[in-house]
Amino acid sequence: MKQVSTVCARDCYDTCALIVTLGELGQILSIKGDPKNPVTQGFTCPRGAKDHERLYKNRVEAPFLRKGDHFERTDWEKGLSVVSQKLGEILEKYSSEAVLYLDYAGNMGLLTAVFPRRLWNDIGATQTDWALCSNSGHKALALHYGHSYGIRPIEILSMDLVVFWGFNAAVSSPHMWSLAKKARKLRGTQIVVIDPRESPTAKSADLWIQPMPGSDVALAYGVINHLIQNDYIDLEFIKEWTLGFEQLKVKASKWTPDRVEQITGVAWRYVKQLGDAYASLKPSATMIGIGLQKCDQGADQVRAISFIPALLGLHRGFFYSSGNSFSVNESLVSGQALAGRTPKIVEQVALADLVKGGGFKFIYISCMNPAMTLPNQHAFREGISRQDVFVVVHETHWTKTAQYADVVLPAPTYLEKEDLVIPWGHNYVQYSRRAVRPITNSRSEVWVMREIAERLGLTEEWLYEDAWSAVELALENALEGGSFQSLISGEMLTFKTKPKNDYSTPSGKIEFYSSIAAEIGLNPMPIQTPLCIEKGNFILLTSATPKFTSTQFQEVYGAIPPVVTMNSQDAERLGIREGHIVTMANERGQVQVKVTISNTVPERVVWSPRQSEGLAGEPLNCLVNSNPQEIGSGPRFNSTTVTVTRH
Ligand SMILES: Nc1nc2c(c(=O)[nH]1)N[C@H]1C(S)=C(S)[C@@H](COP(=O)(O)OP(=O)(O)OC[C@H]3O[C@@H](n4cnc5c(=O)[nH]c(N)nc54)[C@H](O)[C@@H]3O)O[C@H]1N2
Ligand SMILES: Nc1nc2c(c(=O)[nH]1)N[C@H]1C(S)=C(S)[C@@H](COP(=O)(O)OP(=O)(O)OC[C@H]3O[C@@H](n4cnc5c(=O)[nH]c(N)nc54)[C@H](O)[C@@H]3O)O[C@H]1N2
Ligand code: SF4
Ligand SMILES: [Mo]
Repeated sequence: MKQVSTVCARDCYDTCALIVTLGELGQILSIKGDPKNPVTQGFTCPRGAKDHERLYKNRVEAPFLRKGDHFERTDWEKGLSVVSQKLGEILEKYSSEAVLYLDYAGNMGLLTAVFPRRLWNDIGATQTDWALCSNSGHKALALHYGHSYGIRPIEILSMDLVVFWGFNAAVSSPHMWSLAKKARKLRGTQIVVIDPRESPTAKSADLWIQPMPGSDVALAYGVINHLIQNDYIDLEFIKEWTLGFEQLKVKASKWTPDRVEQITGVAWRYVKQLGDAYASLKPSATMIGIGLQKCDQGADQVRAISFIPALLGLHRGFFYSSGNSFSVNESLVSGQALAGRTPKIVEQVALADLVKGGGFKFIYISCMNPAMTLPNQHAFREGISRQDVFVVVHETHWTKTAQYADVVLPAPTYLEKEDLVIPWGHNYVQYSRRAVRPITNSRSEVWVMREIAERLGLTEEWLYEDAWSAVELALENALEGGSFQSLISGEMLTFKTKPKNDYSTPSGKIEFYSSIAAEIGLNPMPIQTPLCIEKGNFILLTSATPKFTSTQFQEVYGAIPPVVTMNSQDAERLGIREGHIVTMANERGQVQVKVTISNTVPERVVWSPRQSEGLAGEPLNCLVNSNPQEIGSGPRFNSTTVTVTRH
């Protein structure tokens, strides 16, 4: 038996180091977590463990061309010549901005996701701001801290209090969750969860606080007020390291127990309990979830919560995704630095209407399934179905988006190619060795982009540069504990992290009152905006579930269940019973789902697994608006309101 070390390339907090065991015929027998990696701790999630099953199911076997309403198999020569010819025509007839390169984090390897952008940067194609997931939170933290990096997951082990705030770690980050449980076992660490829903994480918490969705600014100010009123704060730290405390004090003082209770729906005794826990259990880690920042109030929720650790005297005592804090020269790998110009960037969240409006004539999609995952699906699908838009999809599997393509090109999965994955939860890094030979007629993203470049007659040398040489150069200042060569030979290294007390704000301090925000016309301090649920409507929350990574793994585990969870009081009022089929609807669309009645959700809030399809095949995301947030242009998935009626 042979073992190969690789790294799970999925869009996930945990970026696991994996050991793939091969049988005598080179087939994969098992995929296990590598015990050497202190975050992976020797185990995988239900998805990682089944990746070798997914390898053989529903794969794009070869290049395919659309012929009317079906696809015809072709070879690479033909597939690439159709793509290049069409691209060439569009570039000649329109501007390069009529070409959209649409990618996301289906595979986070530098070779798969970043290097291929060289082609699109060279021709000057439009690209997106990548704000579909976590950008609003990053921009929110940057307003006060200069940058969004915080604690490293491994530090959880030395915390007395860990607060998962809008973060369903037991499902979305099983390895950080495991670290928190280890800390609880080893040193009695208290685990607090703040979530409108009794998530699997909330179920296992020592304290669960249940605010209404979108009310966390009020909750955070309540906690802050309690800390200040009771002298639980570290005045020396505040004096030395922060700016704007007086303004914060005034602002927080307005959040009286009554007012906090009224907006959040949380009894003050719980707010007090949380504040007391923060005051007495030190050090603490405030784990800010990505789920928390995908709503109307998203960025301001992150801003307000991030003040708590600073008041307690902790340098960056929070965690938020940290991928962009390493000194990896990504713009060198992507060619943006070499192209000498910045491409036109459009808001990813707002794409649906742009595509529907005919703003693009050629769309090349890689590592993303936008016909399921973008908001405002009806508009997006109408857009990619336009006769005057040519759509190319480079995919490992037959996805919904592939169904809309004019050309589908087969891609190798991470198990079938080599790469270097940049983690966004922790800072361990390791070379991804190829585990198996490609099992379909796939070609890597680097290969495909070069073939297209050649066919277009592009001559920039950096398009044809060896990708690993580019990566080596990009990592020049990033690695710790070894060189690029040691990395390639299989050693696990770490990315250097910046000092926690390095605040790249204008004042060099933590700015409770953000001077940058003031300068660009944003509220200098976070504010609680009203929760808008019209009478009779529900807030629809959607979040990640254990068996799927966004839309992936349906070939292994079946369809993402078309279900909605509803509180028993609401169900009774509406005459809805367990198993009934209901229609969730708003002005954008309607989706039929089966009801589960459970008080894991509060009244007036319903919950569905994210990125699913209804019983009639309708995308859940047809209900979500595509209006980006003011800060960071992030999405508002969790501010979706719907009516729910029996079908
Ligand atoms: N199993 C699995 N793991 C994943 C993924 C996956 O698809 N499957 N996807 C990965 C990706 S891309 C991401 S972005 C992360 C997401 O993982 P998380 O950061 O955990 O985010 P979500 O799953 O969106 O939601 C987390 C929780 O936030 C709660 N929430 C929603 N709105 C609010 C609010 O206003 N206030 C508060 N306090 N809580 C709120 C929801 O009820 C939910 O339980 O997970 C990653 N890990
Ligand atoms: N309702 C609702 N919608 C949401 C969210 C929500 O909370 N609620 N969350 C949003 C968030 S946080 C995110 S991150 C997005 C995720 O949105 P997407 O990134 O679109 O999600 P995936 O379904 O994982 O799509 C990734 C695709 O990449 C493909 N892929 C995997 N590996 C490779 C590879 O090596 N090469 C190529 N070429 N392709 C590959 C996979 O097969 C898959 O189809 O969804 C967003 N949508
Ligand atoms: S999806 Fe996440 S938790 Fe699962 S194996 Fe991959 S990195 Fe680990
Ligand atoms: Mo995400």
